[in-house]
Amino acid sequence: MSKYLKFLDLGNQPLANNYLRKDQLIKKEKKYRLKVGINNESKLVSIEKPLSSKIMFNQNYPYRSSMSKTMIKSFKNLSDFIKKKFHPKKILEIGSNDGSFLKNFSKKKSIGIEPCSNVEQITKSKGYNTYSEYWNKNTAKKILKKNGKIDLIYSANTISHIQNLDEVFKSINIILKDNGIIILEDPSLLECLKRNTYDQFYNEHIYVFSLIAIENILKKHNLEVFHIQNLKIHGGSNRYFIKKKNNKIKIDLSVKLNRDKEIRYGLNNLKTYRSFAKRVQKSKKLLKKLFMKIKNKKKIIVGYGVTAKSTTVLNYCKIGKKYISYFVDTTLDKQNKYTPGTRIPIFEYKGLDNKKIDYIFLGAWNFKDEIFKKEKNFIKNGGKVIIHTPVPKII
Ligand code: DWN
Repeated sequence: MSKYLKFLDLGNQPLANNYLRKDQLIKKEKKYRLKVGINNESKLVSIEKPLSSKIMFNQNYPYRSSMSKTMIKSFKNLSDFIKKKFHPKKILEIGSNDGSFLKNFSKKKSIGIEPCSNVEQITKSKGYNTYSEYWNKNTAKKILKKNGKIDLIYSANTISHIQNLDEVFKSINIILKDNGIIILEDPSLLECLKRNTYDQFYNEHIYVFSLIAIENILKKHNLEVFHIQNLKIHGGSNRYFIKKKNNKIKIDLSVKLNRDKEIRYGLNNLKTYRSFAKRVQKSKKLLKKLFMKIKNKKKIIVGYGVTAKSTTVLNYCKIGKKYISYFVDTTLDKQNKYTPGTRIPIFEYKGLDNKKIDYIFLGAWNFKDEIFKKEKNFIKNGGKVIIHTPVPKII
């Protein structure tokens, strides 16, 4: 019988992306216990108690994938590859956000599904065919009726947000042509464990996938992975290329190599997860100590890029206004608000002034290279950077 085995407790956490307006500060925020575990049979790693999609993904969703050059470039490169390799006549994106990926394709060919209507409208306003719906069988049937079958389905950082994975793939099978391709992209569990990025777990990230778990889910739906790309995106992601089993495309060596790598690291063993949990507890202590040491010297620390991930770190490590004076972020919908749980003010990013800021804490550590390039003058002039992965340190 399959069992869910808990291995990590990240404490009480607010909604990860619920940036608060000033008038909301008088109210107590609802907190949810964030525990992480693994299914002993499917090896699927998930948070213990997923929340309903409607609470997290609605008309107030603040995240925009277009806020990083890294993402825009990655979407462009993938689009060029897709056009060259698969020549799709019709392409569907599940979780199209603000259209950063779809904009690389012709409007006639593209369909976007995005339940958060505020971001869906951005893509629609550019002339794209979008639906403000959750991905399920009803949505698949509705799109099939209006648009016919699809050649290629792409979904980045979305499937890990949907609780019912069986419904996800049943719905995909309704609409995908027999020779159609699915490309999924999500953070890699292996990289998460290696880099101690426990902040990949928050209420929106119901799952952090391994290839092992993905293959166990897919086989129930007559689907299989035929190629994998390991990406640097979001601190290490996997891009899975998937086909229907009766499609003759060859399964290449990348699949076996990735599977072997995961088995070698111990993703099949509970012991691996228990030692990860110990490293996470140690990381919490070290990060807090680092912040205390810097604050004792009366230095000013500013958060750089407020993320769903940083909600986990700040609430788990109990790092609030006492340590971080404010965050800066380029996302309009996060500015002039407060961080969930810790209530640190968030301001518009207007560059970093070495006279006013001694340290930045990288909430958006996943865009470290991009941020270091952008802030080279701040760093050249003595500005320091705090990062929590793979171990808390000052760069
Ligand atoms: O899976 C998810 C990922 C893809 O996006 C969602 N559940 C929610 C969201 O997660 P996140 O909030 O952890 O995402 P990011 O992409 O790490 O957020 C980066 C933040 O940093 C954005 O608010 C933009 C900001 N930023 C900035 O202010 N200056 C980013 C860069 C690169 C910058 O130079």
